[in-house]
Amino acid sequence: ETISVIGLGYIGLPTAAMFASRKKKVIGVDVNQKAVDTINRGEIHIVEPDLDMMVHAAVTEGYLKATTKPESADAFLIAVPTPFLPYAEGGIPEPDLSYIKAASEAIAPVLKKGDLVILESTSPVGATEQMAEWLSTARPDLSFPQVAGEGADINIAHCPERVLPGHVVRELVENDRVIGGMTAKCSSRAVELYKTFVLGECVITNARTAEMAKLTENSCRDVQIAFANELSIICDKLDIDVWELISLANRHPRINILQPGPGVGGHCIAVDPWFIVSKTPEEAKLIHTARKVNDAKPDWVINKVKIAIADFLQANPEKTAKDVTIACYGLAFKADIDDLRESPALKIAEKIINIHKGEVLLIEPNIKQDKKYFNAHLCSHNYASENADIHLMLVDHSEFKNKEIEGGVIVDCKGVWNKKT
Ligand code: SAJ
Repeated sequence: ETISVIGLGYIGLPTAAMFASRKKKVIGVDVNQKAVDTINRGEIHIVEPDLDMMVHAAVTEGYLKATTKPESADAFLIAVPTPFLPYAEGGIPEPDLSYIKAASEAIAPVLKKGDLVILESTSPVGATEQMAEWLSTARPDLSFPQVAGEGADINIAHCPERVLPGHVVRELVENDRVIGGMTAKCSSRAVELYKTFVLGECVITNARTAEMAKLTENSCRDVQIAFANELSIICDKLDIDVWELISLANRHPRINILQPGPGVGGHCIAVDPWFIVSKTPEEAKLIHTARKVNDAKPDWVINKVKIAIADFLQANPEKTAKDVTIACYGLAFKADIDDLRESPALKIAEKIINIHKGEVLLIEPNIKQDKKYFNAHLCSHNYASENADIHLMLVDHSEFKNKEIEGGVIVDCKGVWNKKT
C-alpha cells in the first residue's frame, strides 16, 4: 500500500513521516522544489520538535520520498493551506479553496479505481463535496460518492487535523480523530488507514459534520479567549488586576476562564471562525464578535503604550519622546515557540517601531537566526531590562518568567511580572 501526502507543511510532513515510521511507502508531494529537495536530503524546512529525526530516518530507510509531481498511490491525503481571499478592512474574509482545487487537479490524472482521497485541510462546510466535484470533473471516466454512493470507484473523506503546534508528533498519535466519510465505506477505509499510527479513537461521522467539528473547536477557543481579553479591558478600566480576578473566579468548580493576551495569533484560531461567519453571517453573531474583540486587542495594547509614554514624559519633563526606549518582550504568536505567523506580538512591535520616535528593543529568545528588518532591534533580555524606560510584555516565554524588571514603566499583557495589563 502506497500513501501520498499532498502538501508537506506543518501537518503534511509530520503525517507523511508518521506513516513512513510505520513502514508504509510514502510519496510526499509539494509545489515547493526547495522543500522537496530539503526533505529528500533527510532534513526539514519547518520547526517542530522530534520531526527532524523522524524525517531523517524515514528518508534514509527509503520509506519517504518527496516530489513535485504526483504519482500513483492507494491513498491520497491532502494537507494544503486554506487561507482567506483578499478582503476589505472590516469585511468578512472568505475562504480561498484554490489550493485544494489545484491539489485535486494535480492528483486526478493518477487516480485509479479503489483509491482513497482524504481532505485534511481545515475547510469550510461543503469543501469536501466541492473537492469531489473537482475530481469528478477532471476524471469523468471514474465514479465518485456524491453520485455513485457506496458503489463509487473513488472513496472520499474529510479527516481534519487537530494537533497543537509544538506537540505535533505526540498529538498525531494520541489525539482522537474525527473521520467524515462521504459514505460509510469511505469512512471505514479512512479509519483503517489512520489506525496505522493513531492510538486515539477514530470517531465516524459525515463529511459536513467533520468540517464543522474542526471549525467549532477553534471557534470555541477563540470565543473563550475573547471573553478573557474583554475582561482584561474591563478590569483595566475598573483598576482590578485581571490575573488575580481570573484565578479567583477559576476556583469555582465549573469555571475555567482562559488567559488574556495581546490578541489571538497563529494560522488556525484567528482564521477558522471566519469560515463559519462567512457561511452563516446572520446567525454567527457571537463567533463574529469574538473575532472582532480579539482582533482589536493589539490596537488597545498600542494605546496603552502611548499612555505609558505620556506618563513617563510627565514624570521626566526634561525628556522628549525620542529619548524614550521601549522594550518589547516576545514576538512569537504564543509562548515557547518560534512561529511568527499571524502573531499579534509581532504586529504590535512593528507598529511601535513605525510610530515611536525613540529606540525600540525586541527580545525574542526563540529566534536564533537574523530575521528580516527587525534584526537591528533584537537584543538580550538583560540589555533591555537595564536600558528601556517602558517594558512591554507580549509573550510569556519561559525564559522571561523568573526575570524581574527594575525601574521603568511596565505594560504587561501576559501577567508575567504580576502587574496590571
Ligand atoms: N491564547 C490566549 N490565551 C489563552 C490561550 C491561547 O491569548 O488562554 C492565544 C495564544 O497566545 C495564541 C492563540 O491564542 O496567540 C492560539 O493559541 P492556541 O495555543 O490556543 O492554539 P494553536 O493556534 O497553537 O492551535 C490550535 C489548537 N486548537 C485548539 O486548542 C482548539 C490545535 O489543537 C489545532 O490543531 C490548531 O489550532 C489548528 O491547526 O487548527
